[in-house]
Amino acid sequence: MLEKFEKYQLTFGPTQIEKLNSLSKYLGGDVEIYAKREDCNSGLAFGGNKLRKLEYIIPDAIASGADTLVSIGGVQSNHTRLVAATAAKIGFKCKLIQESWVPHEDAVYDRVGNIMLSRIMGADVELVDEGFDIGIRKSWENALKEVTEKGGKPYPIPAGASVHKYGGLGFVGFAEEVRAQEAEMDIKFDYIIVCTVTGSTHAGMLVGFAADGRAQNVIGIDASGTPLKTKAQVLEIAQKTAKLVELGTDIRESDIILHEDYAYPYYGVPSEETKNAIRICAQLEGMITDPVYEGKSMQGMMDLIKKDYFPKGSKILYVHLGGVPAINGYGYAFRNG
Ligand code: 5PA
Repeated sequence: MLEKFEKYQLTFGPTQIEKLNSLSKYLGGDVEIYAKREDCNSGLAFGGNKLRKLEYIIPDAIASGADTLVSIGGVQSNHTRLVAATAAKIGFKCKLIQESWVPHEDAVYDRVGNIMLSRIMGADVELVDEGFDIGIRKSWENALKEVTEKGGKPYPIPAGASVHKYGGLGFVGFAEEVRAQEAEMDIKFDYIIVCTVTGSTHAGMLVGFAADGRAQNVIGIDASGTPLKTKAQVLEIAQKTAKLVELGTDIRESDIILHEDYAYPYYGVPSEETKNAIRICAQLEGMITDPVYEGKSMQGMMDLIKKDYFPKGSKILYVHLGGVPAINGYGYAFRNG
């Protein structure tokens, strides 16, 4: 579905799918859990889900004649880290707005992990004291103006690269890649688990898996804590992306499965249950998930399995979207492991 779109390679290529035997057994052995390792998808600054999206956005940035990528996220945003890495790689400057989206207190929160990496990669990082919102922000618009005023040519990349016109394409490609791997492995996944916040990861998957009737097999776990906004954004991006790739069928609201029960207490703040899910997965599989995104989708998947949400014998693909560097900002929460 993506042949007509230009792609700038930022990832290693298809990501590994590995079976999580110990975790499957721990959760009762009635379902088989596999992980698709988007967290190991690139040599660019620890990789993660944003790179698939950026692969379809960067050709437009280069063609526009811009010289500065301008983006936004929370203080420990993975997205902004990967925009900084991409800018470094393609020889652009980078301006990042990091808002106070997370009411989390840790002495080194704004000095370690993602934000430290962005600074090391040469991004101009600006901290702005505004709360969480996945929409278009004044601070980001101001940053675009500021770059222009200083004689630069900005290229705007919204939060999570989501509401960008090409933001959904990367995860359409993800679904096509899974289909090819299923054919090679002689297996078919019944469910795909994805953590959802700004929406284009989930939206792209919906479009990609709609092509073989599996849109509703994509199980979103909300980590935003503002699921109504997130769901509306997923729908909008999925519908626009479906048109763009000429899917031929429409994506409806009923196609979006989004579980809202795991984002508590707040975006970016892990509950005791999230922390336990992170520990269990780490101790059984050596697979590290983060307290903001993947720990919550891991918690959600484990809980749904325990509640027999998935029929016996189901093959579940947990999509690990990255995000581990942020765990360094949660040193106190994990001080005893
Ligand atoms: C993020 C997002 P979407 O935003 O596409 O819904 O993806 C959710 C998600 N997992 C899942 C990880 C590791 C993520 O980083 N991160 C944002 C960021 O600023 O890093 C966009 C919010």
